[in-house]
Amino acid sequence: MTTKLPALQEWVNSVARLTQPDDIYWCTGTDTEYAQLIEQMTADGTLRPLNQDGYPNCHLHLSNPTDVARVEHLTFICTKSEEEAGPNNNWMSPEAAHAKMDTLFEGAMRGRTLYVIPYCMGPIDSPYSRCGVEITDSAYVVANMKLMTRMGSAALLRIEKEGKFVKGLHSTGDLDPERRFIMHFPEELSIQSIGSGYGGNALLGKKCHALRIASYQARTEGWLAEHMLIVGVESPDGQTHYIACALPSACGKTNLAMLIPPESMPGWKIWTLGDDIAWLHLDDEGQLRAINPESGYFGVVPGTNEKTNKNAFDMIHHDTIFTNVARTADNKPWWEGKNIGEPAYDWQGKEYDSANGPAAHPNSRFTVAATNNPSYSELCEAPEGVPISALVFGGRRATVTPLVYEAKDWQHGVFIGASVGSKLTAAAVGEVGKIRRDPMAMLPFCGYNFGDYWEHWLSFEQRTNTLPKIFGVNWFRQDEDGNFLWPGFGENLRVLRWIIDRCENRVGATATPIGYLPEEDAIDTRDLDISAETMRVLTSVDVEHWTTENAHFAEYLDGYGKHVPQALREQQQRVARELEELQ
Ligand code: OXD
Ligand code: MN
Repeated sequence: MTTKLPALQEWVNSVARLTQPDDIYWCTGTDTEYAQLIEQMTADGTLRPLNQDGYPNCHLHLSNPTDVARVEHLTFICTKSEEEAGPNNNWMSPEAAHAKMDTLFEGAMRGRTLYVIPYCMGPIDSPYSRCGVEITDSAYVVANMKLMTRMGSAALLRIEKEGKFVKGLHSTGDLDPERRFIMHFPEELSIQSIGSGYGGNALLGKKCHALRIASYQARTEGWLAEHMLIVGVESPDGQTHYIACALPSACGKTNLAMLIPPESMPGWKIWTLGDDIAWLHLDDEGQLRAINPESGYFGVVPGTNEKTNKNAFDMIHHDTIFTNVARTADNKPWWEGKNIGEPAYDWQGKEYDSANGPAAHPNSRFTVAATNNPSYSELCEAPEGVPISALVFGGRRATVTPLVYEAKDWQHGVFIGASVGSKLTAAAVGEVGKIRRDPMAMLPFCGYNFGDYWEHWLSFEQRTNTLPKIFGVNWFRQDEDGNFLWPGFGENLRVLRWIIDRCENRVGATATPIGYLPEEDAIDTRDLDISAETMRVLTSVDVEHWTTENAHFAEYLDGYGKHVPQALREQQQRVARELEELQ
């Protein structure tokens, strides 16, 4: 197969001239093609079939031990001006980046097959979707892209009709971290990635296209590309509210997107639209609508069990690619927190020895199609997406931030999103546990200057008067001994219920400088082992801590200089003033 679109054909030809592959293969996206790729990777050792009894059509990939997470220090935004990329990004000039990448890609595919993957981010017939083509020399990437995106012939047809697509070039290169770079050229709508096979660095539809390039494109086209899950919450009366929630990597987006309602909430149902990325558009009536550009999940495995996330636990029992988990003696996948079985081999394939650390890598992952999920929403393929009732921003904070609070208005909501801080997790190479500012959970993913991004968020207020309410959440408060104060997981539905009640103006709230907080007993704690005092701690403002937090945020804003919107400064000053009045 080739293509009728000259621009695409010429690009593929030019990449082939540079990278010198043995073969070129155009992906069609069929199940037969997927089966053949799996067979080929099983034969060459890239994949190991798992116990087909408990895990039919499940396979394990063990990566190079230096290639297990996103590499933010090697990820660049290559715009003409450095200011455009902003202090939130590493920047390189397009000329310097191209020169570096051309050298690295020269001959990189010798002895390999060049795969061409046409893909569509979002439902294939949605006006909100955008397409791309990834060229890669990794069959593992092709198989993952098949599970994660709408890829193959249907996407190619759309690309040929539109004539416009994001160009993504990827090679695993020699996996040497010294020769690993993830470059984005938003002005050219292109991505180049070399030296890594890890999801966020190599499945270019995901973070590179659907967040970094898309956020840039969204700014010029008037929409938002966000690091958010999308969940439908159906109440016993049959009404469904859709909520989009931003949380940093490995902070439970997948768990929240497919939670199981607690027993004390009979009749409630959860419908999953997405677990990682939301594209948000205003429709003709001014309603904010969301689509999930992806069609699969690339989720963190450790901690997944029947109690924490039964839907995920069930869906990864068939047709799943596992990366960097451990194995039991009878060849079943194993991970910390699975609560069944014992590890015999660790994530590097060696005999398990607890002295070598965890058996599964803390950032080990599953890749599955969204249709595997028992709470899959039929609206995943709806071209018009779903109407959003509430936007939620959260982080992983042991102190300071309450369980839930509501913004006073849109500007305050954007301020809440911008001021998110969170503990670093294993999803990126770095100092796990350290707190860092992660505005809108987009620090590693916003393709342009955060100051301009906040301005873009604020501009939505001028375009409609039916914007959703905005909330802040924190599931991760701890006591002095490190015990979590809130049980989390399925119990988070109790908090979502309060959020919905607020959207429907069904319950009151306590006004505080940081926003509206739940009144006493407003969050149902029936059947929970949680004291009234703990709930008070979780739903009140610690004035002293918050004053420090707010002052730190002012310093953080200073880093964005003249790009900081005045409205954010005013919000920060208002919160400071009102906190002071309480002291
Ligand atoms: C992810 C991430 O893989 O955020 O979703 O790192
Ligand atoms: Mn993510």
